[in-house]
Amino acid sequence: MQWTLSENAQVLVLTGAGVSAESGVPTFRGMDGLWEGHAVQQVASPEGFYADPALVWRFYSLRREAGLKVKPNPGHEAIAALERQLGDRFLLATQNVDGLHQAAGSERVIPMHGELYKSRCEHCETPFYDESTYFEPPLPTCDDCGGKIRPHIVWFGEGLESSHLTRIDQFIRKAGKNLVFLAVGTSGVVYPAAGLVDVARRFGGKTWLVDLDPAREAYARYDHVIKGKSGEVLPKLFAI
Ligand code: BV8
Ligand code: ZN
Repeated sequence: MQWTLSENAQVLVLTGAGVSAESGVPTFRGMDGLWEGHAVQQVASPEGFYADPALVWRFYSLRREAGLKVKPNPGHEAIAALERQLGDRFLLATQNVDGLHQAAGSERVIPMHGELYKSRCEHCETPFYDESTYFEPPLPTCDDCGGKIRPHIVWFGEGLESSHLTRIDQFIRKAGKNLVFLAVGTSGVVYPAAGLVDVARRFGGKTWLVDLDPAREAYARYDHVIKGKSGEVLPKLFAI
């Protein structure tokens, strides 16, 4: 299956954990929402961090460790190639924090849910690059104010960066009926990311989903649903 883009098509891609599955990064649905017997929402939430920062740092430290051993797959590469072809007619919003899109060469990327290899002080808030892992106490604290250092991740119950949401919203509005919205490897459960398809349709965009195991309601929400592995489907779809 190959898509043909009109010369004024504006493409917004939304990716979820599924695009990194073929790189060996476990998906959230794969964990069926549990990690070491904890609900993901519990370890990926401000309450979870204040209740047990050591547990939360173990959760992110394991993912940082594993993430350094994986590399982008043909799905990430196809998305980066599409961006090179379309330039400012392209935007990528990712829910993933693994950094694999950037490693594949994507530049027009909005990391909606934060970045695994960044940390920040709970008070000072300026994120900094951080590959460190924290499996044992003492947990990291801020040199300037003594506050707790936390992963630079948007947890459940936390707002997304307004500049990110504004940039996505403006792209959709400017594109109008020239918008092609493509969701890849996401179960469409977590909002506000999961609501982007509805916004795209409201502004007259065409909507596509590529997913290994599309949810039943996906067939009603998307104009086109392609069932398959993104690493195999995307290079063909983009004919790149
Ligand atoms: C917000 C960072 C408000 C963490 C993540 C009650 C209390 C509090 C909030 C809520 C609530 N009820 C609802 C909410 C809102 C909540 C929400 O939507 N909850 C859900 C569970 C109902 N949302 C939030 O809390 C958001 N914030 O609403 O704040 C607010 C507003 C203003 C001011 C203050 C507050 C924040 C959401 C962000 C949470 N952080 N990530 C981390 O990564 O550690 S979300 C996390 O889970 C991931 O980032 C990802 O986004 C999500 C999992 O979704 P997917 O990426 O889709 O992954 P999944 O495994 O589910 O699916 C994988 C798919 O791939 C599958 O479909 C599979 O078939 C497919 N697949 C597999 N292999 C392949 C493949 N496809 C193709 N090829 C393959 N090879
Ligand atoms: Zn500080």
